[in-house]
Amino acid sequence: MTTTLADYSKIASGKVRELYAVDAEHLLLVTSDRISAYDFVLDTPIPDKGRVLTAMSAFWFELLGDVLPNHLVGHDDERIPPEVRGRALLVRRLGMLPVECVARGYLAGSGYSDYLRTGSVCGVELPGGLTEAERLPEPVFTPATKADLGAHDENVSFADVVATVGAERAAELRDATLELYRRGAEHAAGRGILLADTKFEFGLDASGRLVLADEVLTPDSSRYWPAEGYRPGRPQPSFDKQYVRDWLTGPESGWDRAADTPPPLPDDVVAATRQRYVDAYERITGRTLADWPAPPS
Ligand code: Q0T
Repeated sequence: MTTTLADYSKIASGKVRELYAVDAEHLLLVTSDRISAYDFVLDTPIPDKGRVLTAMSAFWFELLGDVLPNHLVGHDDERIPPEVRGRALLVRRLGMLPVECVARGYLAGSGYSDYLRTGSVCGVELPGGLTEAERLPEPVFTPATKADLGAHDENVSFADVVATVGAERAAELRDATLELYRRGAEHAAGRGILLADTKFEFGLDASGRLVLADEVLTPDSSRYWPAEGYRPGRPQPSFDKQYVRDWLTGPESGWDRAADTPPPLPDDVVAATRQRYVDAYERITGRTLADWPAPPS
């Protein structure tokens, strides 16, 4: 499930993606078919997940290109090796800013747990009496600092971002993050999907211009919920991973979450999950996955 490209050297790897150096100005961002659940990377791949996430990022880079420039150079370039065709993006090499730029329109995950503890998220005070998964009065910028592989990102205040990148750049990050989120959420809502929250990463080009990087508005960087059946006051089913979670925590799996690594997924759970990714892609983009590049057979 792990890719090793002969032509390029690997410079970073995450749970799901790998980053390769192409030349002085370019990198290759490769997305695998790996899936994580409950902080584990599962042994079973989801076929086409890497292509779906790559195609979805490319769609959003195109749609959001008028908000600010992004790092995407191409997805079907001759510098992309055939074995990763369709699940790799050729991108511009940037100086990355060490801030995870999160926007939240709904109260979920660490946003909800921080709110229960403190009434605030990242120093932003919220109204009292909010319930799990409730829509916020307006989207909030809730930055975090990237943790080491395996650890969780740590929520930080806007003042912490100012201390890291300066006041002007911090305001620029906040404003870009909220505008990108609003635009993404508006597009998704028109297609029956709620975008609860999302994480962006930014870099600077050689002239110091802010550039949108990383993956954009994928199910791995965002919480997507089906609008149909949205009911605040309980955890919402995830658009993509709910079959996996339900099977892993159900009686069939025999999995003891505290003691063991997760078992392999059965074929029907794999097939249903693959279909969820493909459906999400086609619903959000109005495009068909069959039109997206794939490795030569
Ligand atoms: C980066 C310079 O992608 C990452 O990890 C995947 C395993 C995180 N990361 C991104 C960069 C990017 C991007 N994206 C860029 N355009 N230029 N560095 C570095 N780490």
